[in-house]
Amino acid sequence: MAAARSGERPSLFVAAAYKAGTALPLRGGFMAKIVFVLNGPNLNLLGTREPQTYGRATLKDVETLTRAAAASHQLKVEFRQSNHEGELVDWIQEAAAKKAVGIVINPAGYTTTSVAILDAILAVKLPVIEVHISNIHARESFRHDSYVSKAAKAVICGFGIEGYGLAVAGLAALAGAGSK
Ligand code: CA2
Repeated sequence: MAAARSGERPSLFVAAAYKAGTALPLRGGFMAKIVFVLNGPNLNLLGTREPQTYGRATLKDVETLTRAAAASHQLKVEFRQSNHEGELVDWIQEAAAKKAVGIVINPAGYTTTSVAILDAILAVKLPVIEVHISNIHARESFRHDSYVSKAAKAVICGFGIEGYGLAVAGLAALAGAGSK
């Protein structure tokens, strides 16, 4: 985009994209792409219980890590957590409406139960990276069969909260975002 390269004001096209809610303006006329990072039930408790399984980092720490990973690829982040299945479905649809480059999702307890989340992911046709802090395959068998994995572009588990950063880097690579 010539205006972005030269540091001039954003073009009419870019202004229209901003108005449509598909991108965020940055200094010099660049428009940042957005990644939605969604967290399922009970992840608000991260860092307060079960440190042997999930570590001591809080969800705020996960957000900070995720934003740093995204910024290194000139990506913006919508970081959210909900204990409600329908709200997660609404956010998946919102990510598509806002033309996000992709979604990182830790569906937590909905991983192995939610056909609604699977259907939402299939409907939006955005690349989705499924993340689990723990290695779900080294745990109880009921954690193994993920509905979300059937529609996910990739699955990352067992890296602790670093998995979120890896997921963002993967989406950036898919989207052809630069790095710094
Ligand atoms: O390893 C993961 O990230 C999980 O998605 C976490 C889910 C679990 O149901 C999945 O099998 C694997 C549980 C999220 C609950 O998070 C808590 C964190 C700290 C304390 C209590 C719950």
